[in-house]
Amino acid sequence: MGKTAQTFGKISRRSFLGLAGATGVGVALTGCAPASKQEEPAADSLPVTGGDPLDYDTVSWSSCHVNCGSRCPLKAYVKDGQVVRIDIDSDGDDEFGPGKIYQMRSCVRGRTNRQRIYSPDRIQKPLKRVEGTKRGEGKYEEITWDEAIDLIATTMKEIKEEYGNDAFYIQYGTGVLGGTVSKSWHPDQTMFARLMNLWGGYLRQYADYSTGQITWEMPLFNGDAWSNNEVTDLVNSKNIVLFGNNPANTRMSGSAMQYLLTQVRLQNPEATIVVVDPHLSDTAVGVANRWIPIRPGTDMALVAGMIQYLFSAGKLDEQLIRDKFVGFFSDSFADDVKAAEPTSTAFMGLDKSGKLTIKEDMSYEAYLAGTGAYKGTGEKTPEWAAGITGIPADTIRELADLYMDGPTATIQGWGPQRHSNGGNNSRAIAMIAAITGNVGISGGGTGAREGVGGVPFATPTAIPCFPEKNTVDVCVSFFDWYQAIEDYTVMNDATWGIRAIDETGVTSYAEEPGTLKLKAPIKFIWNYGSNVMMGQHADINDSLRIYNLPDEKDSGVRMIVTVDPWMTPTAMASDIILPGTTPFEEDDLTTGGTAWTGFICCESKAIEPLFEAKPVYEICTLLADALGIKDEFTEGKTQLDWIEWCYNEGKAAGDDLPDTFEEFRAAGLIKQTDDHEPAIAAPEGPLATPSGKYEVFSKQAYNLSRQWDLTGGGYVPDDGRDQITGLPIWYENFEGYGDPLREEYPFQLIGHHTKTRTHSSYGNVPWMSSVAPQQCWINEGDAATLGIKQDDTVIVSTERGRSRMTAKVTNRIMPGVVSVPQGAWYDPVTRDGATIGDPSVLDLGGCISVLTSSRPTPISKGNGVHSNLCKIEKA
Ligand SMILES: Nc1nc2c(c(=O)[nH]1)N[C@H]1C(S)=C(S)[C@@H](COP(=O)(O)OP(=O)(O)OC[C@H]3O[C@@H](n4cnc5c(=O)[nH]c(N)nc54)[C@H](O)[C@@H]3O)O[C@H]1N2
Ligand SMILES: Nc1nc2c(c(=O)[nH]1)N[C@H]1C(S)=C(S)[C@@H](COP(=O)(O)OP(=O)(O)OC[C@H]3O[C@@H](n4cnc5c(=O)[nH]c(N)nc54)[C@H](O)[C@@H]3O)O[C@H]1N2
Ligand code: SF4
Ligand SMILES: [Mo]
Repeated sequence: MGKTAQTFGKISRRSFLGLAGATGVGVALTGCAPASKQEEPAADSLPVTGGDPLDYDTVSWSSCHVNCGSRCPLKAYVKDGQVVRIDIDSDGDDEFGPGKIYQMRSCVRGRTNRQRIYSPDRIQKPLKRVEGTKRGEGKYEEITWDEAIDLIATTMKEIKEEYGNDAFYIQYGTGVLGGTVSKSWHPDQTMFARLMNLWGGYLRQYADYSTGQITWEMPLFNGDAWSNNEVTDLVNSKNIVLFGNNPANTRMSGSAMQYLLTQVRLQNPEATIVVVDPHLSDTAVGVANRWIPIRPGTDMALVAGMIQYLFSAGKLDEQLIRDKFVGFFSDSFADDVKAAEPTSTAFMGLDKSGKLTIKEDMSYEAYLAGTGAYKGTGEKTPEWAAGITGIPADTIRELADLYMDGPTATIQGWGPQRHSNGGNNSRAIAMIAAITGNVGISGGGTGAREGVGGVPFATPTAIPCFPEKNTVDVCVSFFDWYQAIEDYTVMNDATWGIRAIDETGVTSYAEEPGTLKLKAPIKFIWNYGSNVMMGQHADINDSLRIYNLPDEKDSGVRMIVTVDPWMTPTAMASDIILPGTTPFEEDDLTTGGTAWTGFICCESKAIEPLFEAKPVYEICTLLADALGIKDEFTEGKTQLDWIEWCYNEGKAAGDDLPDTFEEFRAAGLIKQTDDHEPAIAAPEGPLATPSGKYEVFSKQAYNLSRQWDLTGGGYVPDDGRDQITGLPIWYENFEGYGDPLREEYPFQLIGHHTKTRTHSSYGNVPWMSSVAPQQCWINEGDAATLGIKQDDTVIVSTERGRSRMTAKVTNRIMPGVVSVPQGAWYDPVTRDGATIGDPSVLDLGGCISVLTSSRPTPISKGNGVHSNLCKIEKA
């Protein structure tokens, strides 16, 4: 393997005399207006031009740290202390394949960063919620840094005294995913985690908003949610089937999946690329031969129809299934189930009592035939599947045949699993890949998301956080923290999926149902790089109710602290707001995300922090000082010292970096590649399932279905719309196609990730909103029936709230389905304390989180937020 390392961007000040002119940067630093709603920035108050690009004093490497996964390097050109131009990496090849050093071109969002740095939404000073006002009203008074730190530290000490460390929670937040010292995700790798661990610990979370269901439920089938063939192997595929995967929106950088997929299209023009998605995504438009529109949350019915057709036509390899799968055939079902019994707390649904013996035939064969335990449910023919999925039966047969005429690569995005029954979707998609013999071969794949592979650097991307010092030994799902504000006493493993967590962060399941419990309510929440609480979680109106519960012994949060550069909706529900920095205002380090070429970017502060903003390391150092642990926290190091520490670790681990730290800093962007053959995800030895085989029937899931209380101890309605099933099958899930609520709320509402934003980040950049405004996608036929025309203003409502936006009338979405791009900022028509959080309060921001539900998914206790039933009216 020939490894190539390239160092780019030894940047020195260049001045082009004669071209230097006035920069014309009308920087508007109006800041946020405390005690009032944020005003829309006036277009003419923003810096509209980069000035003369050739007239600058300095240029520094930085990166876009937000969570699209790419972490693109960016160059900031500075004149007179102001960023006058953002540029991108343009060195390297524009060719696909091993051995190529790609350009790390940023997407259009990254290029708009001047409108983020100099946004009128910038928080200028520490703010404190005005006494007597509600969280969410958005009324704040300015305080000094000293006052803010003192207030936070005093409250933290009180809470620790009363409740112990279990009452502290670090909110999920990915706004600074790409940073190292400034990192916001994973929460356990952040500076606040380091501080808290040195102070006794905090309540940790498992899984994340991205992959809540697939993380735990695809492994029920094959023991692994992540591995797939390396993306460079797609040139060897005859067919590529993308289930709900839209890299044209979600992997947009010049080195990430969409670029790679486009190159695959060019290098493998014969391949048939199929996209299965409720909407004709930009990916489908860009690279696919065929779009198969599918009703949301029904992929498992499509898979059943395909397998029924292939099995009954004798097209499947029976011996393969007998050798490597359990739970498929009726005749071996009883033995299969014994082999699949979980025997340690590494697996779910441990049956120590041995009481959960199965007497019926619950095999997939019985399911397909509608016999045994599934008697009366009918045969799962392609015609049956057509009725659920909306896909014609012949198309289902064609897709099935395509799988047998491979190699066929299967890639699932994370849209299919973000449903109330999404875990079953993820299992079923993996199953069609495996059962058709496409796993472990070149050109095939496992059905997980694309395997990026590539040539990563070994340099650390997080600094030590002492998880071993954390004394809290249970953890909560990333999605269920809100319940620990309202009533933690009902939260155990069987009701809310509470798990044990060890000193290294490894989680395990309960020995006996109901024995793993939370020990305290959440009283303190730290939001850094997070817009979860009023944006990216769900059901904003009910969330506001929960945030405003009185601070009592067993419920009600005492203090919410938010660190953010901008006045986000979440900031406006906090008690203390601290002005944070953008990546251009601090030194840091980032390494490649979803790129195939490895890269490392040593970032140098381009400008001083604006206003009174501070980097999070400095903020945590002040807090550590107030808590009496400053020396342990800093180890005497500055932020730059920590970056040097990373560099030294990277060198020691064998990374080919410049000889000295100074040279490393001067180099800025460093890339590497090699010419290795594409890796094939080929499970060797037993799979990480109890039986070591593919578990079509999961005894783990079956046991949970008998052990767990899906009413969440009384907080989730007992309406049968949540189920845990041994097989990955379709059921009438909560706010899915089969939910009777569809009579009143006739549309299935999903919310795809959009090009305009990364979640809510970039949501306040006028340049971006003007490119792709926030619109509800609706099919032309549905719109005609409702009398809705292109760009009409509509109100979308669910049982939980109402949101206003304009309509995008298009046949790029299937009838009966609408999509509101997720991440738009919540903007209630009034923030009046008397009504804030009332479901009738109209949101003017087009924010889907006013409409989604916080009801946790049955096994993973995660976010089924693409499962919603809604109605639409012309405003
Ligand atoms: N521009 C941009 N890029 C991003 C992000 C962003 O917000 N903006 N977010 C980043 C992050 S953190 C993540 S986790 C990823 C998210 O990546 P994903 O989770 O994959 O993105 P989604 O848009 O939610 O879903 C992908 C597709 O699934 C489709 N879909 C929804 N339900 C179903 C279903 O039931 N079946 C099928 N077959 N398809 C379905 C949607 O229509 C959509 O086209 O993207 C990352 N990249
Ligand atoms: N309905 C629905 N909800 C979803 C999803 C969905 O598909 N549908 N997707 C989910 C997914 S996959 C994810 S990952 C989550 C993401 O949810 P979040 O992690 O909350 O992501 P963002 O909305 O980007 O919010 C990031 C925050 O970081 C701040 N920030 C950005 N840059 C910086 C910086 O440089 N410094 C500092 N200090 N702060 C910064 C932003 O202002 C913002 O407040 O959302 C989830 N929510
Ligand atoms: S949003 Fe993603 S693709 Fe765009 S510049 Fe930032 S990291 Fe790169
Ligand atoms: Mo995500």
